[in-house]
Amino acid sequence: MRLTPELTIFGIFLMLSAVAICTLVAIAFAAHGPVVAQTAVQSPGYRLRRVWFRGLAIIAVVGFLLSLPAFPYHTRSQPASSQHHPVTALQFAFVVPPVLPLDTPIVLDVTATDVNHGVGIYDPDGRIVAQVQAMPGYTNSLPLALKKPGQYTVLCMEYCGIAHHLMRATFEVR
Ligand SMILES: [Cu+2]
Repeated sequence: MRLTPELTIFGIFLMLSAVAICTLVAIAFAAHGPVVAQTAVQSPGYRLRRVWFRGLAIIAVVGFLLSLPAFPYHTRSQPASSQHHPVTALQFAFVVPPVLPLDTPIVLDVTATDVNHGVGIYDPDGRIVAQVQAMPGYTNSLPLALKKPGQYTVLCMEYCGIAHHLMRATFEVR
């Protein structure tokens, strides 16, 4: 079996779950003892809760500030020369260009004619490379560069009606 990122994440999840279960079982076994009055544990409990809250708040703020530069939004500016291609979603189909250029910055101008749809774009290996919502009366610009040649698939990512599952289109990248 090939070790995909999904399997790695699943393995980490299983290990962390085992640690959590063992911790809870250990706490359950350690909790055997004489019953203590509420008033005796209330004040240290509140103190512990205060320390815990402040610690979590500090971790959250520091983590937010440290990860801020990695936010992708400032890299989203499109080269002025980007070609624009229209993509329209409707019940229950997509209108997409039959061919898109390989490894070229393009912008998909995505809209819908009836209700909200989702446009999910899958590369020839079946991996999702981009997705955006398609909304009636509004155009979402999706900048991207398609890196692999071959046949891409477009699937609807938002339940839009009785034949939602039939919404599928393909286009060629070369
Ligand atoms: Cu749909």
